[in-house]
Amino acid sequence: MSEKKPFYITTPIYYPSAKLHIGHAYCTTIADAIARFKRLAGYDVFFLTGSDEHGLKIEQKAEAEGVKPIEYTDKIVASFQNLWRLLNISNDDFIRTTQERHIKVVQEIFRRIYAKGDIYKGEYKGLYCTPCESYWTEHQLDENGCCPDCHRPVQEVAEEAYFFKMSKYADRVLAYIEEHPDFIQPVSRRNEMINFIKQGLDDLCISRTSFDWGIPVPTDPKHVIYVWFDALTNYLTPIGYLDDPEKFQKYWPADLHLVGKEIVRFHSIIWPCILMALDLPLPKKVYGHGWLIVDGDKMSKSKGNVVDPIALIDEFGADPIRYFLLREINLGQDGNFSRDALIQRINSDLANDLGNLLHRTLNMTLKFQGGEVLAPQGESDVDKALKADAAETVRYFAENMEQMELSSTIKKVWAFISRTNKYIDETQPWALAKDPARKQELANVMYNLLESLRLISVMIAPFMPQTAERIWQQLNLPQAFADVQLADIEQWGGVPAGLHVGKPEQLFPRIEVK
Ligand code: ME8
Repeated sequence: MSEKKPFYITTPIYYPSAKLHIGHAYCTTIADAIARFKRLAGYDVFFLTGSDEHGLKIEQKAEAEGVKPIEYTDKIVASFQNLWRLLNISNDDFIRTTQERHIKVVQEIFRRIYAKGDIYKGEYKGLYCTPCESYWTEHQLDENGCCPDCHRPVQEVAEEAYFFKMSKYADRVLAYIEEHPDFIQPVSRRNEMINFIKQGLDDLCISRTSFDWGIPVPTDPKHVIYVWFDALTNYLTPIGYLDDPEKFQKYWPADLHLVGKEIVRFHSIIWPCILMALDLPLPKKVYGHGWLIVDGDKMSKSKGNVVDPIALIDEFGADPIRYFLLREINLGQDGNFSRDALIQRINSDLANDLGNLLHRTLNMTLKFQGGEVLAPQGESDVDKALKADAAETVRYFAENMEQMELSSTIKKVWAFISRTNKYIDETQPWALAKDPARKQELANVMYNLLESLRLISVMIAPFMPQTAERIWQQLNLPQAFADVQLADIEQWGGVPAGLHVGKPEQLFPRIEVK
């Protein structure tokens, strides 16, 4: 049995109502960077993403295309999986709500909560927004009487339905949120949720009879289970809720549900009520990230401002896009995507700062020392300062990544990259190489540069996994990159003397701006 500490992280499961855009890729990239960091830090990570395939909207789309809903979702879900592969997303499982393993869990949970008396049959009268698959009360509608989220018209519906007694759990959920300041983050979202619950929670309608594309209520199959009850349950399915108690014990409660800000409410109120009804502990954290905005507007098909991540990856590669998304946007806030800003970052941070550092260092090692790493001896004040900076950067990386401070960590690592470039200018290895009496000094400088690049390679791995590995390979380090742990960079001196470095290969070509 592994002794590693478990870490269970999830993204939302995405609707296959259309192809994914760069905003979805943002959400999954954040989760991937955190998962990769946690693996580096020695955790036993389980990273889940997937697809949320039921509901009226999907049924209608499939009908419009003249195919069965499952044929429709199979095709789109394959495009999700392709995107995650191209973006190097390191998920450990991919859950589809149409899979048998998930259907079993949802139906069993329905049975258990029903048996307990927390699900009852009643009549639903309400206002329904089909695109958002959300029910609203009159006072929640916007000023035009439309859906407060998407501002499209809502429909009045009345039908027999099953209800989940959320009202019963409202006080307990509120107390939990108040007693656990870290449960909902950032704090602005937490305050919103507290205010929301204080207005009182209605029981939740969890079934529909007006469409078929859903998981049938086990004892009353003319009803299908309403999407959020189905969707949220996905988090329990792959970690063995029904079939692997040991695995379930290990990974539940989840350490982090990473979600967009508009679905924090479902994850921090409805989901806790369901878990309480099942006598399960609540997730440790629900983090609501901001939206990726294009020219000041949320991306949407109807606005025609959707940025296709596959086309971007084709043009620029996955790592620059990951870098841009994680660096430019502070996690809890909205951030702007712009192609010009992306190109600017590629040219300055990636091609210039990082690419040049690697290229210059390897070239000089080849030219001045035949590519061989010579053992360092003694140190100058400039060397000391560089090493102190390296140690401080590694410490910052370890601490701030734990706190999900992705953007500030990247900035800190880039400050170290600039600092290392400056060290080349300060020490002038080309001048040292001309003076045979300063051979050791030169050896020290080359050593410090190569060792700095070793640390940099590991610290950029959560953000730019391919680039990190390419640097590692060009350095020709003997340790397998996949085995590298945070502990390996907490000590200076991991580059072994006697090593022969590889030939420099360009990491990022500069993009010519027309
Ligand atoms: O909400 N910027 O699915 P979804 C950042 N199926 N994030 C964005 C974004 C943008 N422009 N646009 C969308 C659902 N997202 C449900 C989830 S979970 C049990 C069920 C994010 O495909 C959005 O904030 O509509 C959300 O977190 C995620 O994409 C999925 O959106």
